[in-house]
Amino acid sequence: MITLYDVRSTNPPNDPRCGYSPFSWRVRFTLRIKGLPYKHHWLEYPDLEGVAKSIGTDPTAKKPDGSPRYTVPFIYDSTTNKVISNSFDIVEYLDSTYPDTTKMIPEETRLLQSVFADSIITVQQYIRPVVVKTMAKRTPSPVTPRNLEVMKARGPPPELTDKQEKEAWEKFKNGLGGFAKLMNDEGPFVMGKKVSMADAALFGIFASLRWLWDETTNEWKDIMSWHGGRWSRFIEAFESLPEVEKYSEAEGNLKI
Ligand SMILES: N[C@@H](CCC(=O)N[C@@H](CS)C(=O)NCC(=O)O)C(=O)O
Repeated sequence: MITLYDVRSTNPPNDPRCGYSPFSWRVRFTLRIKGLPYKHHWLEYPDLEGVAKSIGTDPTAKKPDGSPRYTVPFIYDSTTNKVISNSFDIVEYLDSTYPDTTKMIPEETRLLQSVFADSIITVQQYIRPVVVKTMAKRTPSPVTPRNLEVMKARGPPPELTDKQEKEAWEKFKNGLGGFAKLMNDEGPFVMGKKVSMADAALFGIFASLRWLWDETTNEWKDIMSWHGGRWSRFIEAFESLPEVEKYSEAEGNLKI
């Protein structure tokens, strides 16, 4: 059984909108496309490093002071006794360990998948200040108190004028529009009928936005209407697949 370690929000662990990491969503997307059951293990930022180290996870980056930075997602696969971090590496691991499942990173597209996954994060950065501001203002907070402390320690949320906020939405929409123009028209996936890592990366962005602006909000309805409704069809294609998450458990020490 695969265990996926992820950062939780105040939504209950069994709520599909609990997690908001776009990177974890890449793995959740991939596991569902592959039909691989998994156990979801939720933690909070202050516990991330300790849990990661305790199971032998590799750091994925360095902190500004040069020390190792641990991030979600990471997985433990009890079948192989392997621990893997970094979303791209996890998806690649799943491709090679479970070769009878849908291949998300076909060898000949490896570089392109990686470049796409990075580029979509660049597009997400346009909307990020609005996300952070909205998240900080929302009551009750969608972020757990302990996660909120960590975020606060990293600096105050951005002050945005209405004009800046509107511009951020425009930039985000245009960024996505640039991708939509280049995507195969047959859809619903980036490569047309063939699903790949690029879709997992794209879905990660939408899923983390939907965590903040659920289906009832104007923001979400607006996004779903962009570019001829392409994103709505994309999400529908994924969500019509059977769910594979088997258990969803939180750390015992959650204080929410
Ligand atoms: N390159 C990593 C990036 C993962 C990442 O940045 N995760 C964030 C959550 S969205 C995280 O764990 N941050 C921990 C922290 O900032 O301390 C991947 O693709 O998995």
